[in-house]
Amino acid sequence: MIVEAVELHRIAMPLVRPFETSFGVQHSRDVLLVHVRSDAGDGWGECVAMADPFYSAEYVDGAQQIIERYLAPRILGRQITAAGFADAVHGVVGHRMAKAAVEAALLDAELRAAGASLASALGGVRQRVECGVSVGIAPDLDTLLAEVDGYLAEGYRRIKLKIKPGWDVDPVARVRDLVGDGFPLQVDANTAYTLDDLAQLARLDAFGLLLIEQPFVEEDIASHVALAAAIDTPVCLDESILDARIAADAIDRGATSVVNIKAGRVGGYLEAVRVHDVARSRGVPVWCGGMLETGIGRAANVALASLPGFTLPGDTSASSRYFAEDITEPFELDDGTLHVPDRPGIGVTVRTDLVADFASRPVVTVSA
Ligand code: SMG
Ligand code: MG
Repeated sequence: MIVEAVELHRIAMPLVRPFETSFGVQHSRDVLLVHVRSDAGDGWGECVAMADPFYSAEYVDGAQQIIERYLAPRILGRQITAAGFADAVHGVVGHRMAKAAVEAALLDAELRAAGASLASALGGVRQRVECGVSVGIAPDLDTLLAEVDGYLAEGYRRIKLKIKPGWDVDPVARVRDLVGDGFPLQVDANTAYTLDDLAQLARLDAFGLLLIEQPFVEEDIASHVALAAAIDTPVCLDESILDARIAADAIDRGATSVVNIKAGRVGGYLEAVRVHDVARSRGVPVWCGGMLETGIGRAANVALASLPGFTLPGDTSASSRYFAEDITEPFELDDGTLHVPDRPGIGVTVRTDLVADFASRPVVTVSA
């Protein structure tokens, strides 16, 4: 296809409740949407970069600038495929979230034109995916338990608690009591610990967790190897896994025995499939992470989560987990699962009226 224009939409989506992690509190989601217009038709992609560079180095203003200045000019006015996109932008180092958003829009445009769903194109094998929910750090334990209780009532099949030093063993113990033995429960530290905390992290072994996600900084594979050898709880890397080669290396070194896959973090859905493949060939289960996506990114995540190696419930929660109103048809839980869209492309319809209503900046159009 020939891309005629890349439109960048910025929207501010209020969250239904604040979301607190070890690195901060979010009250609204500042989202960058990429709308590609081509001779074959249109496609949408969502950038997962957050407003601030606290989860990782990328942030949404930077991602928008990278797309405007470096990525869009490399694909405008010439023949391009989603599969050829990584090569087309190869000279731009890093900025995987920015690249992933453009690749997703190209995939959507290409697959809508071909009449094929993203799930089928990626190699999906399931019609529904099992859903977990990520629960933020709460002001107190009672508030946390009430929130978890609400999610259990909605049917979520797995709970993930955000932890940080000072908010770990007690909340985990209380939630384990609430959900009962055997209910899938896991924790995510978003890099808040160091190896000096080993004894405290080892206390989590008492609660039969599915995994502990990213306790240490992203560059520090060695400390994750040491922790994994010292505790029973499986270690799962998120922030550290930037591509399939790193995933294979981290698995082979014993740093991670489960992998959180986020397409944005690894530079796109095509690389995400390669991460899935290297993990699967090593017998390592994967699950689909989340970045508080709107229906656009959520649709693509659910498609990814339908691949065979995604054997653990993902952070693929319902639209209502974060948003009172979504910019696509809402994703709703059905017995703790979401249906994988089977219509062409990402398989959802973007409500452009709502995208306009939620706009926080003027639309930027980059054209040939
Ligand atoms: O989409 O439900 C979601 C978010 C899940 O906890 C979640 N994501 O480290 O896995 C993670 C975090 C990153 C975003 S925190 C603002
Ligand atoms: Mg995480």
